[in-house]
Amino acid sequence: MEEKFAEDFIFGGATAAFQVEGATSEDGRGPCCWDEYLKRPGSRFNGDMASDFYHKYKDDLELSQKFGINGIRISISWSRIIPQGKGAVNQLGINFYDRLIDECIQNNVEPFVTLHHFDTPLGLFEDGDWLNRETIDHFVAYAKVCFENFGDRVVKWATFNEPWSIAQNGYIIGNFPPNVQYDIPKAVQIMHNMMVAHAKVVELYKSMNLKGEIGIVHTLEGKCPISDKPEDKRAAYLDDMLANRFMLDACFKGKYDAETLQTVEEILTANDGSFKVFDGDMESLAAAAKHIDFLGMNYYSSHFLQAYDGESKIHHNGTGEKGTSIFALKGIGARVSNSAVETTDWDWPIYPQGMYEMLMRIKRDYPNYKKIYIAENGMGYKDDFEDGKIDDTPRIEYIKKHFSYILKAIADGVNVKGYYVWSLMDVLSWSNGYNKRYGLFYVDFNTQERYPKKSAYWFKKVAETKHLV
Ligand code: BGP
Repeated sequence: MEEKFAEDFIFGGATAAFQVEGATSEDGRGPCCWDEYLKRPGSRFNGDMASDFYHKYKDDLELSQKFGINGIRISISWSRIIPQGKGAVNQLGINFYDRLIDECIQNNVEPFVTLHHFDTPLGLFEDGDWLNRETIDHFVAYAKVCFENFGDRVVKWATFNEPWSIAQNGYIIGNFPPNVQYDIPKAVQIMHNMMVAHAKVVELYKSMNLKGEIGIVHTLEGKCPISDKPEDKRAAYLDDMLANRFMLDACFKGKYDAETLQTVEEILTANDGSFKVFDGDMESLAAAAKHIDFLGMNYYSSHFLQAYDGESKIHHNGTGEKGTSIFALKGIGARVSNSAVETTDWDWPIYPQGMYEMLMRIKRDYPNYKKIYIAENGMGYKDDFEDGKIDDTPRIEYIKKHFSYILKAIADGVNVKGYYVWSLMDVLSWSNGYNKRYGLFYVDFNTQERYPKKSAYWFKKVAETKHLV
Protein backbone atom coordinates (compact mmCIF):
# COMPACT_ATOMS: atom_id res chain seq x y z
CA MET A 1 0.00 0.00 0.00
CA GLU A 2 1.12 3.58 -0.68
CA GLU A 3 2.24 5.08 2.61
CA LYS A 4 1.94 8.69 1.69
CA PHE A 5 -0.27 10.95 -0.35
CA ALA A 6 1.44 12.68 -3.27
CA GLU A 7 2.69 16.23 -2.74
CA ASP A 8 0.02 17.60 -5.09
CA PHE A 9 -2.86 15.67 -3.49
CA ILE A 10 -5.71 18.03 -2.62
CA PHE A 11 -6.94 17.98 0.95
CA GLY A 12 -10.18 19.85 0.53
CA GLY A 13 -13.42 20.65 2.27
CA ALA A 14 -16.83 20.60 0.56
CA THR A 15 -19.84 22.90 0.75
CA ALA A 16 -22.91 23.63 -1.39
CA ALA A 17 -24.57 27.00 -1.93
CA PHE A 18 -27.98 26.30 -0.39
CA GLN A 19 -26.52 24.40 2.55
CA VAL A 20 -24.13 27.13 3.63
CA GLU A 21 -24.86 30.54 2.18
CA GLY A 22 -28.09 31.67 3.84
CA ALA A 23 -28.91 35.25 2.67
CA THR A 24 -31.67 33.76 0.58
CA SER A 25 -33.24 37.07 -0.35
CA GLU A 26 -30.16 39.25 -0.41
CA ASP A 27 -28.67 41.08 -3.40
CA GLY A 28 -31.38 40.08 -5.85
CA ARG A 29 -31.25 36.31 -5.40
CA GLY A 30 -34.33 34.63 -6.79
CA PRO A 31 -36.05 31.74 -5.01
CA CYS A 32 -34.97 28.16 -5.60
CA CYS A 33 -36.99 24.98 -5.17
CA TRP A 34 -35.57 24.35 -1.71
CA ASP A 35 -36.68 27.73 -0.30
CA GLU A 36 -40.24 26.82 -1.17
CA TYR A 37 -40.00 23.15 -0.19
CA LEU A 38 -38.79 23.95 3.31
CA LYS A 39 -41.75 26.29 3.84
CA ARG A 40 -44.29 23.47 3.59
CA PRO A 41 -46.36 22.74 6.71
CA GLY A 42 -44.52 20.61 9.25
CA SER A 43 -41.07 21.51 7.97
CA ARG A 44 -38.61 21.47 10.88
CA PHE A 45 -36.00 23.90 9.49
CA ASN A 46 -35.12 26.15 6.57
CA GLY A 47 -32.09 27.53 4.76
CA ASP A 48 -32.64 31.24 5.39
CA MET A 49 -29.52 31.53 7.53
CA ALA A 50 -27.75 28.16 7.03
CA SER A 51 -24.06 28.66 7.97
CA ASP A 52 -24.14 32.32 6.89
CA PHE A 53 -21.32 31.67 4.44
CA TYR A 54 -22.58 34.58 2.35
CA HIS A 55 -21.18 36.86 5.04
CA LYS A 56 -18.62 34.63 6.73
CA TYR A 57 -16.75 33.17 3.78
CA LYS A 58 -13.62 35.15 4.58
CA ASP A 59 -13.47 33.62 8.06
CA ASP A 60 -14.05 30.14 6.64
CA LEU A 61 -11.30 30.51 4.08
CA GLU A 62 -8.88 31.87 6.63
CA LEU A 63 -9.65 28.91 8.88
CA SER A 64 -9.26 26.55 5.92
CA GLN A 65 -5.82 27.86 5.19
CA LYS A 66 -4.81 27.59 8.86
CA PHE A 67 -5.91 23.97 8.93
CA GLY A 68 -3.99 22.82 5.86
CA ILE A 69 -7.02 22.74 3.56
CA ASN A 70 -5.98 23.60 0.02
CA GLY A 71 -9.21 23.06 -1.89
CA ILE A 72 -12.85 23.92 -1.40
CA ARG A 73 -15.92 22.69 -3.20
CA ILE A 74 -18.42 25.48 -3.60
CA SER A 75 -21.48 25.56 -5.78
CA ILE A 76 -22.97 28.51 -7.57
CA SER A 77 -26.56 29.31 -6.78
CA TRP A 78 -28.20 29.51 -10.21
CA SER A 79 -30.89 31.83 -8.84
CA ARG A 80 -28.30 34.34 -7.60
CA ILE A 81 -26.87 34.57 -11.12
CA ILE A 82 -30.18 34.38 -13.05
CA PRO A 83 -32.93 35.00 -10.49
CA GLN A 84 -35.75 33.56 -12.61
CA GLY A 85 -33.62 30.72 -13.94
CA LYS A 86 -33.84 32.16 -17.46
CA GLY A 87 -33.53 35.69 -18.75
CA ALA A 88 -31.87 38.58 -16.92
CA VAL A 89 -28.51 38.17 -15.23
CA ASN A 90 -28.09 39.63 -11.73
CA GLN A 91 -24.81 41.54 -11.52
CA LEU A 92 -24.87 41.46 -7.71
CA GLY A 93 -24.86 37.68 -7.84
CA ILE A 94 -21.87 37.71 -10.18
CA ASN A 95 -20.13 40.15 -7.85
CA PHE A 96 -20.58 37.82 -4.88
CA TYR A 97 -18.98 34.85 -6.63
CA ASP A 98 -16.23 37.11 -7.95
CA ARG A 99 -15.38 38.08 -4.39
CA LEU A 100 -15.68 34.53 -3.12
CA ILE A 101 -13.52 33.00 -5.85
CA ASP A 102 -10.85 35.69 -5.44
CA GLU A 103 -10.81 35.12 -1.70
CA CYS A 104 -10.34 31.37 -2.21
CA ILE A 105 -7.41 31.97 -4.51
CA GLN A 106 -5.81 34.53 -2.19
CA ASN A 107 -5.94 31.99 0.63
CA ASN A 108 -4.46 29.23 -1.56
CA VAL A 109 -7.66 27.27 -1.27
CA GLU A 110 -8.43 26.21 -4.82
CA PRO A 111 -12.11 26.48 -5.73
CA PHE A 112 -13.82 23.45 -7.29
CA VAL A 113 -17.09 24.82 -8.56
CA THR A 114 -20.34 22.91 -9.12
CA LEU A 115 -22.99 24.48 -11.33
CA HIS A 116 -25.98 22.62 -9.95
CA HIS A 117 -26.13 21.26 -6.43
CA PHE A 118 -29.85 20.43 -6.07
CA ASP A 119 -31.09 24.05 -6.13
CA THR A 120 -33.01 24.58 -9.37
CA PRO A 121 -34.54 28.08 -9.59
CA LEU A 122 -38.16 27.93 -8.44
CA GLY A 123 -39.78 29.03 -11.72
CA LEU A 124 -38.00 26.33 -13.71
CA PHE A 125 -38.74 23.80 -11.01
CA GLU A 126 -42.43 24.61 -11.17
CA ASP A 127 -42.32 24.18 -14.93
CA GLY A 128 -41.21 20.57 -14.51
CA ASP A 129 -37.57 20.84 -13.44
CA TRP A 130 -35.46 18.26 -15.31
CA LEU A 131 -38.54 16.53 -16.67
CA ASN A 132 -39.03 19.61 -18.82
CA ARG A 133 -36.52 19.45 -21.64
CA GLU A 134 -36.37 23.24 -21.86
CA THR A 135 -34.54 23.23 -18.53
CA ILE A 136 -31.57 21.75 -20.40
CA ASP A 137 -31.25 24.84 -22.61
CA HIS A 138 -31.66 27.19 -19.66
CA PHE A 139 -28.93 25.29 -17.83
CA VAL A 140 -26.57 25.63 -20.79
CA ALA A 141 -27.26 29.39 -20.93
CA TYR A 142 -26.58 29.72 -17.18
CA ALA A 143 -23.37 27.67 -17.49
CA LYS A 144 -22.19 30.00 -20.24
CA VAL A 145 -22.63 33.04 -17.98
CA CYS A 146 -20.60 31.27 -15.28
CA PHE A 147 -17.81 30.24 -17.66
CA GLU A 148 -17.62 33.75 -19.13
CA ASN A 149 -17.41 35.39 -15.74
CA PHE A 150 -15.36 32.94 -13.68
CA GLY A 151 -13.68 30.71 -16.25
CA ASP A 152 -10.49 32.78 -16.17
CA ARG A 153 -9.89 31.80 -12.52
CA VAL A 154 -11.80 28.59 -11.82
CA VAL A 155 -10.01 25.53 -13.17
CA LYS A 156 -12.21 22.78 -11.74
CA TRP A 157 -15.83 22.67 -12.83
CA ALA A 158 -18.53 20.10 -12.18
CA THR A 159 -21.79 20.18 -14.09
CA PHE A 160 -23.97 18.44 -11.50
CA ASN A 161 -23.75 17.20 -7.99
CA GLU A 162 -25.36 13.80 -7.53
CA PRO A 163 -28.06 13.46 -10.17
CA TRP A 164 -28.92 10.15 -8.49
CA SER A 165 -29.90 11.95 -5.28
CA ILE A 166 -32.08 14.36 -7.22
CA ALA A 167 -33.81 11.42 -8.90
CA GLN A 168 -33.95 9.05 -5.96
CA ASN A 169 -34.83 11.52 -3.23
CA GLY A 170 -37.21 13.59 -5.34
CA TYR A 171 -39.08 10.79 -7.10
CA ILE A 172 -38.53 7.56 -5.15
CA ILE A 173 -37.97 8.33 -1.46
CA GLY A 174 -39.92 11.60 -1.53
CA ASN A 175 -37.76 13.60 0.87
CA PHE A 176 -36.53 16.16 -1.70
CA PRO A 177 -38.72 18.38 -3.83
CA PRO A 178 -41.03 17.52 -5.55
CA ASN A 179 -41.67 14.99 -2.79
CA VAL A 180 -42.87 12.15 -5.02
CA GLN A 181 -42.59 8.51 -3.93
CA TYR A 182 -41.92 5.31 -5.87
CA ASP A 183 -42.01 6.85 -9.34
CA ILE A 184 -39.02 5.00 -10.80
CA PRO A 185 -39.91 5.85 -14.42
CA LYS A 186 -39.75 9.60 -13.70
CA ALA A 187 -36.52 9.10 -11.76
CA VAL A 188 -34.95 7.41 -14.79
CA GLN A 189 -36.24 10.08 -17.16
CA ILE A 190 -34.76 12.92 -15.13
CA MET A 191 -31.44 11.09 -14.81
CA HIS A 192 -31.32 10.74 -18.57
CA ASN A 193 -32.27 14.39 -19.11
CA MET A 194 -29.62 15.53 -16.65
CA MET A 195 -27.04 13.39 -18.46
CA VAL A 196 -27.91 15.23 -21.66
CA ALA A 197 -27.65 18.59 -19.88
CA HIS A 198 -24.29 17.56 -18.45
CA ALA A 199 -23.06 16.51 -21.88
CA LYS A 200 -24.11 19.77 -23.51
CA VAL A 201 -22.36 21.81 -20.84
CA VAL A 202 -19.16 19.77 -21.20
CA GLU A 203 -19.24 20.47 -24.93
CA LEU A 204 -19.90 24.17 -24.34
CA TYR A 205 -16.96 24.40 -21.94
CA LYS A 206 -14.64 22.68 -24.38
CA SER A 207 -15.75 25.00 -27.18
CA MET A 208 -14.74 28.03 -25.11
CA ASN A 209 -11.08 26.97 -24.85
CA LEU A 210 -10.77 27.80 -21.19
CA LYS A 211 -7.79 26.63 -19.19
CA GLY A 212 -9.48 24.31 -16.70
CA GLU A 213 -11.09 20.90 -16.47
CA ILE A 214 -14.71 19.80 -16.33
CA GLY A 215 -16.41 16.73 -14.94
CA ILE A 216 -19.38 15.61 -12.90
CA VAL A 217 -19.92 14.57 -9.30
CA HIS A 218 -21.74 11.27 -8.81
CA THR A 219 -22.66 9.67 -5.55
CA LEU A 220 -21.57 6.06 -5.88
CA GLU A 221 -23.02 3.64 -3.40
CA GLY A 222 -21.70 0.11 -3.10
CA LYS A 223 -24.45 -2.49 -3.54
CA CYS A 224 -23.70 -5.79 -1.85
CA PRO A 225 -25.94 -8.85 -1.71
CA ILE A 226 -26.74 -9.74 1.90
CA SER A 227 -26.20 -13.45 1.12
CA ASP A 228 -24.94 -15.69 -1.68
CA LYS A 229 -28.47 -16.50 -2.78
CA PRO A 230 -28.92 -15.71 -6.48
CA GLU A 231 -32.05 -13.65 -5.77
CA ASP A 232 -30.16 -11.41 -3.31
CA LYS A 233 -27.35 -11.01 -5.82
CA ARG A 234 -29.94 -10.01 -8.39
CA ALA A 235 -31.37 -7.36 -6.04
CA ALA A 236 -27.90 -5.85 -5.56
CA TYR A 237 -27.33 -5.93 -9.30
CA LEU A 238 -30.60 -4.11 -10.00
CA ASP A 239 -30.05 -1.44 -7.36
CA ASP A 240 -26.55 -0.85 -8.70
CA MET A 241 -27.85 -0.57 -12.23
CA LEU A 242 -30.21 2.22 -11.30
CA ALA A 243 -28.02 4.11 -8.86
CA ASN A 244 -24.59 3.76 -10.44
CA ARG A 245 -24.20 2.08 -13.77
CA PHE A 246 -26.89 3.88 -15.77
CA MET A 247 -25.23 7.27 -15.35
CA LEU A 248 -21.62 6.08 -15.33
CA ASP A 249 -22.31 4.53 -18.73
CA ALA A 250 -23.81 7.81 -19.94
CA CYS A 251 -20.85 9.92 -18.78
CA PHE A 252 -17.92 7.67 -19.59
CA LYS A 253 -19.10 5.37 -22.37
CA GLY A 254 -21.30 8.00 -23.99
CA LYS A 255 -24.08 5.43 -24.36
CA TYR A 256 -26.03 2.94 -22.31
CA ASP A 257 -24.57 -0.52 -22.78
CA ALA A 258 -27.02 -3.09 -24.14
CA GLU A 259 -27.08 -4.87 -20.77
CA THR A 260 -27.66 -1.58 -18.93
CA LEU A 261 -30.49 -0.58 -21.19
CA GLN A 262 -32.17 -3.95 -21.07
CA THR A 263 -32.00 -4.15 -17.27
CA VAL A 264 -33.26 -0.60 -16.75
CA GLU A 265 -36.13 -1.37 -19.12
CA GLU A 266 -36.96 -4.49 -17.06
CA ILE A 267 -37.07 -2.36 -13.90
CA LEU A 268 -39.29 0.15 -15.66
CA THR A 269 -41.65 -2.52 -16.95
CA ALA A 270 -42.03 -3.88 -13.40
CA ASN A 271 -42.99 -0.31 -12.46
CA ASP A 272 -45.41 0.22 -15.37
CA GLY A 273 -43.33 2.82 -17.17
CA SER A 274 -40.65 3.62 -19.71
CA PHE A 275 -38.24 6.42 -20.51
CA LYS A 276 -37.73 8.41 -23.63
CA VAL A 277 -34.55 9.25 -25.50
CA PHE A 278 -34.94 12.33 -27.73
CA ASP A 279 -33.34 13.02 -31.12
CA GLY A 280 -29.73 14.01 -30.71
CA ASP A 281 -29.42 12.83 -27.08
CA MET A 282 -27.14 9.90 -27.78
CA GLU A 283 -24.91 12.02 -30.01
CA SER A 284 -24.53 14.53 -27.16
CA LEU A 285 -23.60 11.79 -24.69
CA ALA A 286 -21.10 10.27 -27.11
CA ALA A 287 -19.37 13.60 -27.74
CA ALA A 288 -19.04 14.55 -24.07
CA ALA A 289 -17.72 11.12 -23.03
CA LYS A 290 -14.66 11.82 -25.16
CA HIS A 291 -13.99 15.11 -23.37
CA ILE A 292 -14.89 14.65 -19.72
CA ASP A 293 -11.81 15.40 -17.62
CA PHE A 294 -12.62 13.78 -14.29
CA LEU A 295 -15.06 11.89 -12.14
CA GLY A 296 -15.98 13.49 -8.83
CA MET A 297 -16.96 10.59 -6.61
CA ASN A 298 -19.00 11.06 -3.47
CA TYR A 299 -18.87 7.99 -1.31
CA TYR A 300 -20.45 7.65 2.10
CA SER A 301 -21.83 4.17 2.33
CA SER A 302 -22.77 0.87 0.76
CA HIS A 303 -26.09 -0.92 0.93
CA PHE A 304 -26.86 -4.56 1.61
CA LEU A 305 -29.57 -5.96 -0.61
CA GLN A 306 -32.10 -8.70 -0.21
CA ALA A 307 -34.65 -9.95 -2.73
CA TYR A 308 -38.06 -8.36 -2.34
CA ASP A 309 -41.24 -8.90 -4.29
CA GLY A 310 -43.76 -6.69 -2.49
CA GLU A 311 -44.93 -3.16 -3.12
CA SER A 312 -42.47 -0.28 -2.62
CA LYS A 313 -42.20 0.99 0.92
CA ILE A 314 -39.76 3.46 2.42
CA HIS A 315 -39.26 5.23 5.73
CA HIS A 316 -36.53 7.87 5.73
CA ASN A 317 -34.69 8.26 9.05
CA GLY A 318 -34.25 12.03 9.06
CA THR A 319 -33.91 12.50 12.81
CA GLY A 320 -31.03 10.21 13.74
CA GLU A 321 -33.22 7.70 15.55
CA LYS A 322 -31.10 4.67 14.86
CA GLY A 323 -32.74 1.59 13.34
CA THR A 324 -35.85 3.27 11.94
CA SER A 325 -35.04 3.15 8.21
CA ILE A 326 -37.08 1.06 5.78
CA PHE A 327 -36.20 0.84 2.09
CA ALA A 328 -37.82 -1.69 -0.23
CA LEU A 329 -38.50 -1.12 -3.91
CA LYS A 330 -40.79 -3.01 -6.21
CA GLY A 331 -38.90 -4.64 -9.06
CA ILE A 332 -35.53 -4.11 -7.34
CA GLY A 333 -35.04 -5.29 -3.75
CA ALA A 334 -34.81 -4.27 -0.11
CA ARG A 335 -31.89 -2.57 1.63
CA VAL A 336 -31.43 -4.44 4.90
CA SER A 337 -29.10 -4.13 7.85
CA ASN A 338 -25.98 -6.26 8.06
CA SER A 339 -25.25 -7.10 11.68
CA ALA A 340 -21.52 -7.28 10.93
CA VAL A 341 -21.39 -3.67 9.74
CA GLU A 342 -21.82 -0.68 12.04
CA THR A 343 -24.00 2.24 11.02
CA THR A 344 -24.32 5.92 11.81
CA ASP A 345 -27.30 7.18 13.82
CA TRP A 346 -29.03 7.80 10.49
CA ASP A 347 -28.60 4.11 9.57
CA TRP A 348 -25.89 4.64 6.96
CA PRO A 349 -23.61 1.54 6.96
CA ILE A 350 -19.96 2.42 7.52
CA TYR A 351 -18.23 0.36 4.87
CA PRO A 352 -14.94 1.87 3.71
CA GLN A 353 -13.91 -1.15 1.63
CA GLY A 354 -16.90 -0.31 -0.56
CA MET A 355 -15.08 2.85 -1.58
CA TYR A 356 -12.02 0.85 -2.61
CA GLU A 357 -14.15 -1.59 -4.58
CA MET A 358 -15.88 1.28 -6.37
CA LEU A 359 -12.58 2.95 -7.25
CA MET A 360 -11.22 -0.30 -8.65
CA ARG A 361 -14.38 -0.83 -10.63
CA ILE A 362 -14.15 2.61 -12.24
CA LYS A 363 -10.62 1.83 -13.35
CA ARG A 364 -11.72 -1.54 -14.73
CA ASP A 365 -15.05 -0.66 -16.37
CA TYR A 366 -14.45 2.96 -17.42
CA PRO A 367 -10.75 3.07 -18.31
CA ASN A 368 -11.12 6.50 -19.96
CA TYR A 369 -11.95 8.16 -16.58
CA LYS A 370 -8.60 10.11 -16.51
CA LYS A 371 -8.73 11.11 -12.81
CA ILE A 372 -10.92 10.92 -9.75
CA TYR A 373 -11.52 13.38 -6.97
CA ILE A 374 -13.26 12.06 -3.90
CA ALA A 375 -15.63 15.01 -3.96
CA GLU A 376 -17.43 14.13 -0.71
CA ASN A 377 -16.95 11.69 2.12
CA GLY A 378 -17.64 12.18 5.80
CA MET A 379 -19.69 11.19 8.77
CA GLY A 380 -22.94 12.63 10.07
CA TYR A 381 -22.61 12.81 13.85
CA LYS A 382 -24.39 14.56 16.72
CA ASP A 383 -21.35 16.42 17.99
CA ASP A 384 -21.13 17.34 21.67
CA PHE A 385 -19.97 20.87 22.29
CA GLU A 386 -18.27 21.20 25.65
CA ASP A 387 -16.62 24.51 26.56
CA GLY A 388 -15.69 25.23 22.99
CA LYS A 389 -14.25 21.72 22.49
CA ILE A 390 -15.68 19.06 20.24
CA ASP A 391 -14.32 15.54 20.51
CA ASP A 392 -15.47 13.84 17.32
CA THR A 393 -13.21 10.80 17.45
CA PRO A 394 -15.73 8.58 15.58
CA ARG A 395 -15.52 10.99 12.63
CA ILE A 396 -11.71 10.82 12.67
CA GLU A 397 -11.90 7.02 12.65
CA TYR A 398 -14.38 7.12 9.78
CA ILE A 399 -12.25 9.40 7.63
CA LYS A 400 -9.05 7.57 8.50
CA LYS A 401 -10.46 4.24 7.32
CA HIS A 402 -11.56 5.79 4.05
CA PHE A 403 -8.18 7.46 3.58
CA SER A 404 -6.43 4.15 3.98
CA TYR A 405 -8.59 2.57 1.28
CA ILE A 406 -7.85 5.53 -0.99
CA LEU A 407 -4.13 4.92 -0.50
CA LYS A 408 -4.68 1.25 -1.29
CA ALA A 409 -6.57 2.14 -4.48
CA ILE A 410 -3.80 4.54 -5.50
CA ALA A 411 -1.24 1.79 -4.92
CA ASP A 412 -3.38 -0.46 -7.10
CA GLY A 413 -3.28 2.02 -9.96
CA VAL A 414 -6.34 4.26 -9.54
CA ASN A 415 -5.60 7.91 -10.28
CA VAL A 416 -7.11 9.67 -7.25
CA LYS A 417 -5.97 13.29 -7.09
CA GLY A 418 -7.82 14.75 -4.15
CA TYR A 419 -10.26 14.37 -1.28
CA TYR A 420 -12.90 16.86 -0.18
CA VAL A 421 -14.30 16.09 3.22
CA TRP A 422 -18.01 16.60 3.62
CA SER A 423 -18.23 19.07 5.05
CA LEU A 424 -15.87 21.96 5.63
CA MET A 425 -18.01 23.46 8.40
CA ASP A 426 -21.36 22.26 9.78
CA VAL A 427 -24.10 22.90 7.26
CA LEU A 428 -27.79 22.36 6.70
CA SER A 429 -28.53 18.74 5.89
CA TRP A 430 -31.26 18.70 3.22
CA SER A 431 -33.67 16.21 4.71
CA ASN A 432 -32.36 16.09 8.26
CA GLY A 433 -31.79 19.65 9.42
CA TYR A 434 -29.05 21.04 11.58
CA ASN A 435 -28.46 18.26 14.09
CA LYS A 436 -26.77 16.04 11.52
CA ARG A 437 -23.32 17.59 11.60
CA TYR A 438 -20.46 16.74 9.27
CA GLY A 439 -18.05 19.68 9.54
CA LEU A 440 -14.41 19.91 10.51
CA PHE A 441 -15.49 23.23 12.00
CA TYR A 442 -18.38 23.29 14.42
CA VAL A 443 -20.95 26.01 13.78
CA ASP A 444 -23.00 27.41 16.64
CA PHE A 445 -26.11 28.14 14.59
CA ASN A 446 -27.29 30.77 17.08
CA THR A 447 -24.19 32.93 16.90
CA GLN A 448 -22.62 31.60 13.67
CA GLU A 449 -19.31 31.25 15.52
CA ARG A 450 -16.93 28.57 14.19
CA TYR A 451 -14.96 26.16 16.43
CA PRO A 452 -12.40 23.68 15.06
CA LYS A 453 -13.27 20.14 16.08
CA LYS A 454 -10.73 17.51 17.07
CA SER A 455 -11.07 16.20 13.50
CA ALA A 456 -9.88 19.55 12.11
CA TYR A 457 -6.62 19.30 14.08
CA TRP A 458 -6.16 15.71 12.91
CA PHE A 459 -6.96 16.59 9.28
CA LYS A 460 -4.38 19.37 9.41
CA LYS A 461 -1.68 16.89 10.43
CA VAL A 462 -2.53 14.54 7.59
CA ALA A 463 -2.70 17.39 5.07
CA GLU A 464 0.64 18.78 6.19
CA THR A 465 2.59 15.54 6.55
CA LYS A 466 0.75 13.65 3.74
CA HIS A 467 0.95 10.69 6.11
CA LEU A 468 -2.00 8.93 7.65
CA VAL A 469 -1.50 9.63 11.35
C1 BGP B 1 -24.66 14.37 -0.43
C2 BGP B 1 -24.86 15.78 -0.86
C3 BGP B 1 -24.48 16.79 0.15
C4 BGP B 1 -24.69 16.38 1.58
C5 BGP B 1 -24.30 14.95 1.86
C6 BGP B 1 -24.74 14.41 3.20
O1 BGP B 1 -25.67 13.61 -0.98
O2 BGP B 1 -24.16 16.07 -2.03
O3 BGP B 1 -25.08 17.98 -0.22
O4 BGP B 1 -25.85 16.81 2.13
O5 BGP B 1 -24.78 14.07 0.89
O6 BGP B 1 -26.07 14.00 3.14
P1 BGP B 1 -27.09 14.29 4.27
O7 BGP B 1 -27.01 15.75 4.51
O8 BGP B 1 -28.41 13.85 3.74
O9 BGP B 1 -26.68 13.47 5.43
